[in-house]
Amino acid sequence: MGASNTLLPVFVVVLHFALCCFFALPQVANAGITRHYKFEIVSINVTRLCRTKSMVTVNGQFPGPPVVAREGDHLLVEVVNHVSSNVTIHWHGVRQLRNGWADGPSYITQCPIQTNSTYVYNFTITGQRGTLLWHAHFQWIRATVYGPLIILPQLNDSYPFPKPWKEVTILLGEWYNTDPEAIINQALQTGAAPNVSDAYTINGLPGPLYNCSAKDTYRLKVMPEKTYLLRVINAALDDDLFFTIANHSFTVVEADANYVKPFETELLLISPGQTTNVLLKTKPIAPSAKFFILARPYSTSLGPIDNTTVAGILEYKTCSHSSKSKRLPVIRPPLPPINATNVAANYSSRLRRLVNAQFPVNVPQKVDKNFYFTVGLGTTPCPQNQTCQGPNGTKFAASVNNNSFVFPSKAILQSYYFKKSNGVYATNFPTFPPKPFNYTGTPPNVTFVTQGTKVAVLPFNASVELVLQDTSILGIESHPLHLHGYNFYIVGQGFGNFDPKNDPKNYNLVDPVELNTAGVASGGWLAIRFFADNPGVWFMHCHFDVHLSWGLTMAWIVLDGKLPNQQMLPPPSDLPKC
Ligand SMILES: *[C@@H]1O[C@H](CO)[C@@H](O)[C@H](O)[C@H]1NC(C)=O
Ligand SMILES: *[C@@H]1O[C@H](CO)[C@@H](O)[C@H](O)[C@H]1NC(C)=O
Ligand SMILES: *[C@@H]1O[C@H](CO)[C@@H](O)[C@H](O)[C@H]1NC(C)=O
Ligand SMILES: *[C@@H]1O[C@H](CO)[C@@H](O)[C@H](O)[C@H]1NC(C)=O
Ligand SMILES: *[C@@H]1O[C@H](CO)[C@@H](O)[C@H](O)[C@H]1NC(C)=O
Ligand SMILES: *[C@@H]1O[C@H](CO)[C@@H](O)[C@H](O)[C@H]1NC(C)=O
Ligand SMILES: *[C@@H]1O[C@H](CO)[C@@H](O)[C@H](O)[C@H]1NC(C)=O
Ligand SMILES: *[C@@H]1O[C@H](CO)[C@@H](O)[C@H](O)[C@H]1NC(C)=O
Ligand SMILES: *[C@@H]1O[C@H](CO)[C@@H](O)[C@H](O)[C@H]1NC(C)=O
Ligand SMILES: *[C@@H]1O[C@H](CO)[C@@H](O)[C@H](O)[C@H]1NC(C)=O
Ligand SMILES: *[C@@H]1O[C@H](CO)[C@@H](O)[C@H](O)[C@H]1NC(C)=O
Ligand SMILES: *[C@@H]1O[C@H](CO)[C@@H](O)[C@H](O)[C@H]1NC(C)=O
Ligand SMILES: [Cu+2]
Repeated sequence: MGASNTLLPVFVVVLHFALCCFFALPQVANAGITRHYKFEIVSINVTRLCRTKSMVTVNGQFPGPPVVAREGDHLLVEVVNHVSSNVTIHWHGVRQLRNGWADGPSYITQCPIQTNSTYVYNFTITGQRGTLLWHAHFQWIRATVYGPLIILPQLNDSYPFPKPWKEVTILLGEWYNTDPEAIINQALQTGAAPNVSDAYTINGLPGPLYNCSAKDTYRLKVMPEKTYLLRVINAALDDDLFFTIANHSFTVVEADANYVKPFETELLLISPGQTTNVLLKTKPIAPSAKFFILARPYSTSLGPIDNTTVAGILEYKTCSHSSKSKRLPVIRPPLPPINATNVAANYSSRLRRLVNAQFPVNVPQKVDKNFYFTVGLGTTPCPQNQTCQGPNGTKFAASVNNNSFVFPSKAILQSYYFKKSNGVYATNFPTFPPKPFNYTGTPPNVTFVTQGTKVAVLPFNASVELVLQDTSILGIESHPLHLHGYNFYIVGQGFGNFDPKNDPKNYNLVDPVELNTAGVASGGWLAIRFFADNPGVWFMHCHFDVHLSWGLTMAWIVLDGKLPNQQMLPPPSDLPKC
């Protein structure tokens, strides 16, 4: 511990620089060391689009500081909450083997860290390397509380692609002119859809396509004839994003911290919670132009969406810079229509896991437990003495198998571990849709959901197949489903209703992409498989925060196995209480 303490200051300085620019792989000590971080949750005033607002941040930084480790490292992140809101931090995509105590979703694995309280996230990164993200997991606090989580390969290891010259982090986010917490609270009160964001951001900057924003533009300065590794992270709240750079193409090499078979593309599609690493090869000679880096949503939502475009600028460094380079034209790339479902599906279908001796796949070939879950929108009735602004005077809701999740007031993990589930949760989450209908056809005329805090229980190491089915109730829409504590394989996907007889014949059980967040196609279905080898309580939810707030979520309880190393670790002594 002492050794890592002395290393830390140097490390942090290098990384602070990294956010705006690049970083070389730090040649720090051997893997398997303990790294200390301190997250002070504080409010600061930030100005964008000519408006200043107070926002919750980590260490007064927006976006938040990068957390960098190597595979096998041990992390101790001390979170001190100085703001009036509750907070928790989720290490999105970290498997947290047997250690749900460090996962973060409030009221699922822990009680929130309340004002003036501290909690130390204590976890080891086992068998994972690549780009992930960390973000708050209490209400909509993650709108401003998020940052990169970068896991470098072990020192004796290398990337399965040519070593990039520089590495760059591209964090996509969503900016609200007003307080995001007030927005969701207002929406949950009135039953209406929440106000949409006012801008998208690249590394916290909206860029020149917005009023009063040209000075807040992300600039990527590159050298000719080099290969850059872009670590692209979608930390937006509610939007799948298309991402492109004019006159340049990418080689996709990793998705959700899993290497993929490299493929070329000019356009990425990235859902909230997803991360992808791409290689950007710069042109042999510095061109006489600059290039827009653009991101804009993909959406088929019937409701209002923020359809604006964030722009950054890619520019080549030249010896004779200054006035000449300022006058260079900026080339703008085309983007697909916002509702381009065919483009989205085509991109998703190209992702394949890289499979070799070092990175074998472990796709369940046989299934012990089958689940079929509908995911989509619905409504709840308006309370008697209120008028509601949701569909037809109701309140918007969302559900999994028609159950809209109700957050308990005590954390499920503690309740389970200490065998005090009574009054906290029920274990009767439906395995199949309670009332089958034509899920992607004419919607039923009754759109009400049921409500409850229900979990599904899995025996240790069960091989699980879960088919997620979008519904057309209140309109088809994509839903990026995120499973905590696990990666899963996408063995199949398609449009319309899943056909349990014929669709499995076309499953890919050889090189399916391995992810922690995957989009259920708008009006379609997604089949995933995984081994339930990580005991604990694991949240699974739509990573659109608006759908999460409306209840499009559930939790799994994975039981302990027989052996001591198949059982949950005991809770840390500083675990918050509620
Ligand atoms: C933010 O701005 C408000 C209003 O101008 C001010 O009262 C407050 O002290 C500022 N907060 C910080 C942390 O600077
Ligand atoms: C937090 O600590 C500050 C400073 O000690 C104190 O003024 C404030 O009342 C505390 N807030 C809560 C909610 O405990
Ligand atoms: C972190 O967790 C390990 C057990 O997994 C424990 O031995 C260690 O003391 C913990 N460290 C801190 C600082 O809590
Ligand atoms: C790197 O070293 C670790 C620990 O010594 C070992 O488990 C791993 O297989 C090595 N990796 C490579 C790619 O050689
Ligand atoms: C949401 O938008 C409406 C209409 O523009 C506005 O009246 C309301 O104050 C906004 N709500 C919040 C919380 O910003
Ligand atoms: C964005 O949406 C607004 C209102 O829904 C619409 O008027 C505008 O044309 C749209 N802009 C683009 C670029 O699609
Ligand atoms: C996308 O939206 C446009 C304009 O609203 C509409 O004309 C078109 O049919 C839509 N395309 C798809 C694939 O839904
Ligand atoms: C109805 O409104 C009254 C007064 O606004 C409030 O006290 C009461 O809790 C409401 N009842 C319900 C069922 O929401
Ligand atoms: C709205 O509610 C009324 C009364 O319950 C019902 O007759 C009507 O079909 C509903 N309309 C829609 C679009 O759901
Ligand atoms: C479901 O609805 C779709 C769209 O209306 C239709 O094409 C399909 O035939 C329906 N399926 C069944 C089984 O009724
Ligand atoms: C809803 O549909 C069912 C049959 O699908 C029908 O019996 C019922 O009358 C309909 N209700 C309304 C309010 O339209
Ligand atoms: C913060 O968490 C505590 C403990 O669960 C809870 O009592 C309190 O209502 C929460 N505060 C807010 C603003 O949600
Ligand atoms: Cu969703």
